[in-house]
Amino acid sequence: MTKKTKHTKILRLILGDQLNIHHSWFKNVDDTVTYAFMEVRSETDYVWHHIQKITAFFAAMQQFCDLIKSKGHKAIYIKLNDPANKQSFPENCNYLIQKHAYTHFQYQLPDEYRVDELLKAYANSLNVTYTVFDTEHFLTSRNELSDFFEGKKMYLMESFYRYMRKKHHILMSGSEPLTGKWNYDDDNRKKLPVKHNATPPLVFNNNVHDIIMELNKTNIKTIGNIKPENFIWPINREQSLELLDFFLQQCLPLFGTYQDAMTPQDWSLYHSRLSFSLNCKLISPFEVVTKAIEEWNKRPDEIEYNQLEGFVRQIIGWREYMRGIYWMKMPEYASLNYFDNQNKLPGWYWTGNTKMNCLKHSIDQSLNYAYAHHIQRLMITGNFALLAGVHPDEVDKWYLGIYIDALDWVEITNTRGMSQFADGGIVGTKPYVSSAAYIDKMSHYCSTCYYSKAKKTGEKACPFNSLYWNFYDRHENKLSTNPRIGMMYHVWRKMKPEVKAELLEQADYYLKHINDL
Ligand code: FAD
Ligand code: DLZ
Ligand code: SF4
Repeated sequence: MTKKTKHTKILRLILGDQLNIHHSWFKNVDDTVTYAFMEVRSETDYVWHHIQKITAFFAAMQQFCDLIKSKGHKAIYIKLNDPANKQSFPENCNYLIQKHAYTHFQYQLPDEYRVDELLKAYANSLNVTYTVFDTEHFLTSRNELSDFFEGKKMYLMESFYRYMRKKHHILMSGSEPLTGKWNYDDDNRKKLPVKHNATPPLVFNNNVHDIIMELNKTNIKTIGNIKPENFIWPINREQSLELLDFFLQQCLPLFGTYQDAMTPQDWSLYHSRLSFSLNCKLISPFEVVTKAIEEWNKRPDEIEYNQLEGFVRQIIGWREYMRGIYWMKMPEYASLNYFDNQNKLPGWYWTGNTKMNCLKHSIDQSLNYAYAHHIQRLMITGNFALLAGVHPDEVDKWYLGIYIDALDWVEITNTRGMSQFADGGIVGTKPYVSSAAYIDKMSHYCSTCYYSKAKKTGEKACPFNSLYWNFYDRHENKLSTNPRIGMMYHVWRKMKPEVKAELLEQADYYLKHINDL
């Protein structure tokens, strides 16, 4: 607690992903406190971000600053092209502390290791005192997961999820799951029927022209497209709540059923698209699950339990789990490369210029909306990168840049961990790879593809098919003892030598011509 005197002047830094109006900082207006927001090149330039991602963060920061000012708080907003902008958090804070003679510096725990280290070092270098606060956002503390798994060899999400259900008494009856069963994932794997028209997504028409003009004055390298007069993402709490409400009304009844489905017709299907709002803390995970449960209670005939449980699991299970793994394993996690993959990411990841329909659609929509849903990220773009032996650093950079919701703590655990198995099985129990059979089972991509889903070798054979076997062959030493994949090696070993040779030759050809696929 900062002891106050008549000279006390406190500078509080707010990062772009700390826009939580319910934080205790904002409970009372305090004239000794000034909040500082800053658009800085150190954040815009650490990867090539999607233009919509930078825009969404800047727009949400600007709106949040206006909001707290309207409530009587003092705030300073440093825009990207302000002449006094030193383009990094420490340098801007130093400048403000000197200029306004602040006597104390305060900040909230950053969610990214990189920024956490930066601010720790900065705070320790200060001549004024400093205090660090929690963001009061997550359902778990940074180290809760590592405490939970202490002494365990495996970090199963399911065990952690059950712990969370019990601890927060979510969908429970006493100490038992409400319906007697914890997890309804088995009910949630349906392909979209051919003539099914999914509910069109709720999009906003935010005018972000000014931000685009600011960005145009710089040489920041961005990717993707944007419509500055009709920016679709929620940039404040009201819009985030509207999107949540839309999701509960229109999408939750089919969320679980089509959670793994993919189609070129719809880019978000029944997904909530709440990840940006959640990750920059405009809405909280607790209110999201509470409202979902309330909605299910109101409409039990329309919303089956499996839809609700699937959604709740993503938020209180996967999301908190990934965060806990991140703090348990960083910084080592960021350099894990279990398969020693060294290849480059194919150039068409940045353009969508490939004949593979599944990849083309998933990448095109990522460039247009800064969004792909989980199965597109995992089983299309992630799957291909792993089969192609791309270095996880390259894969991470792409995912960290392209998605509206991408912040290191949740990007890296999902990408390097779940998708690329570069952690050797900390997050997942087996690599998520597949041939065309799975993609065709879950999507409508294959029927109009240049490649033939059924062909493994020869002209127009789907690249996923030979690369799949090549992957297992390449990593036999590391994978054949995994009980969850033993069956694949049984099939592989039983194949005739000439069939195997043909598959490996085909894969080799594709790997050598990867930029032309
Ligand atoms: P929904 O499908 O509607 O799910 C609801 C919410 O659950 C999401 O908003 C999210 O907060 C949470 N959630 C669901 N799955 C996960 C998960 N695996 N990990 C953490 N939270 C989850 N999510 C990010 O927020 N940022 C990322 O940078 C990110 N990178 C990913 C990279 C890869 C390779 C993969 C496979 C997944 C990644 N995810 C990431 C997880 C997930 O794909 C996104 O959270 C989800 O697609 C966001 O869309 P949505 O809000 O419509 O999610
Ligand atoms: C993602 C992002 C971007 C592109 N720009 C900024 C910025 O200029 N200023 C800022 O405060 N935050 C930005 N962010 C979000 C930060 O990357 C995020 O707040 C930190 O990395 C902490 O996780
Ligand atoms: Fe993708 Fe192969 Fe299907 Fe084409 S045939 S859409 S490349 S899985």
